[in-house]
Amino acid sequence: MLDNIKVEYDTMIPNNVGLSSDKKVLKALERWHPGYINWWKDLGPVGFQESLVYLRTAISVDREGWAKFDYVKMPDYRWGILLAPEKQGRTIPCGEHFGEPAWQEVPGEYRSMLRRLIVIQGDTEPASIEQQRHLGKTAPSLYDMRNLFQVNVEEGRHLWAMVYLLQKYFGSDGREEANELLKRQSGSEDAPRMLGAFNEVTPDWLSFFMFTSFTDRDGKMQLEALAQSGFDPLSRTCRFMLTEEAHHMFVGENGVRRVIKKTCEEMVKAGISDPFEIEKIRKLGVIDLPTIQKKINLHFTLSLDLFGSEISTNAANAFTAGVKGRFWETKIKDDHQLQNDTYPILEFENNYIIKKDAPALLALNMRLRDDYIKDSSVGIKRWNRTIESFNIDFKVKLPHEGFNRSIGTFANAFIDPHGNILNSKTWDQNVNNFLPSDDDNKFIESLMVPEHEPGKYASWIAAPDQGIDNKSGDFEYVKVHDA
Ligand code: BYC
Ligand code: FE
Ligand code: FE
Repeated sequence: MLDNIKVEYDTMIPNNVGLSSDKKVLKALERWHPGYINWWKDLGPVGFQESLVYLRTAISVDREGWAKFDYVKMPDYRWGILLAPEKQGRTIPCGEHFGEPAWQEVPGEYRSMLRRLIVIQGDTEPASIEQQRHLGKTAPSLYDMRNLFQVNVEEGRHLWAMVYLLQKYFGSDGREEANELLKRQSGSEDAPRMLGAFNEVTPDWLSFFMFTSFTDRDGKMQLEALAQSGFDPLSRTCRFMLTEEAHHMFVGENGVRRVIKKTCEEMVKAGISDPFEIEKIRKLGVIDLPTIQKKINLHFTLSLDLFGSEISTNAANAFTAGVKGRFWETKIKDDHQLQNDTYPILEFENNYIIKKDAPALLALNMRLRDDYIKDSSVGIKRWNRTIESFNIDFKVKLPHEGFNRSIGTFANAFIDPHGNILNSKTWDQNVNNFLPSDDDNKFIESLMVPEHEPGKYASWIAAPDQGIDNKSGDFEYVKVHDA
């Protein structure tokens, strides 16, 4: 039984899967390790590889005290393989095997389906590190720099988590896939990352905060769905990854909130009440709220594409197989098979947006996307509370689901953020009001100047309310020059 295996922390690869007595997998991982380190040095964070960063490292899977904080150089980070504890008697929570004991090995008939999902999940993790690799040099504070690197090393650990599953359970083709994960590259012409949003650029820190708010939140939803898998090692892996994921969304949501706060503070100080006095506001060295809204529009819709098509036989097959469940599957009160159920979906037909009932099994991507939108709107409420607290008349909002889409029913439709249907001409005339324009991006870029003094922040972002690990405001989260 794996359940009470303690974390082996003294081995090269910290783990709670008993690697020291699983020589074959240990060997495969040790063989993969140098390639990973090379990849990290070539395509991971640019610069600061010799700096001491105050990072948390997962050392246990207990709810209490699972992480410890210390200064480490990123290439020395202890990327480990940690699975949440086994739940005794866990059963398959959905599909045609509902109620049967969860699988501890891969069922032959679902092997390729499982491998595909694990590979897609694994592909996003290094992709995000590649996308964020240049941000260290323009960090608005040491606190933010540390948070960026924390997210990066944990996404690296998530890659390890998927590589472990591939190497342990999928034989030689799993090892092959593990190698491929280090070969594809975000934004590459020849070998791009698998999903659209992971080939986009993350050119500035507002993009980083939006990415961690919206795209890491897709990560959360997908991991929650995979945590419901009947394949128990995948479920346990994802459950532990979710523990770390919460911090990524905290970084994003608080990052955006601090940007909004600083803008509002400076507007009030300068006596500007109209949020659309863009030039005046920008002169204060902060990002105007309408531009922040455009960034929301962009990152939210790129992330909606990650849920796939509204109607998907892939999703139906994975659910029926018991390989991927719904968000919080075990808490849903129905038969968990959905043979006769319907679910309302949106469809773009003859230039109209219509809502109609579809077979629930085919609409699982739409359902997860709806759950995602609900989850995202909580962050929006928090951001609006900040704006309200300064008595500024502006509300950020999530754009319409049909806006700016490349996947599913709305792909190539011309729909504005309010849900109005446009033609290509009116779209072109207005697109710079919907999405960040070159000018907007250039302005944001002009603000991206590094701040390396402990406790100081760049002009465009407020200090956080609280330090990491309860550290005081002027704590040196990254010792930039000390090796
Ligand atoms: N880009 O049946 P459909 C994270 C493809 S993020 C490109 O509608 P399905 C993280 C699709 O592959 C979470 N291609 O799709 C966040 C299919 O191709 P094939 C990542 C796309 O399969 C931040 C075809 O279109 N994890 O962890 O139901 C930082 C028909 O599609 C896209 C997962 O996604 C796209 N956006 O759903 C770090 C979980 N969308 O097979 C990390 C695993 C669809 O016909 N993945 N296609 O060639 C899945 O569950 C599913 O593959 C998807 C797609 C939900 C992604
Ligand atoms: Fe991740
Ligand atoms: Fe993440």
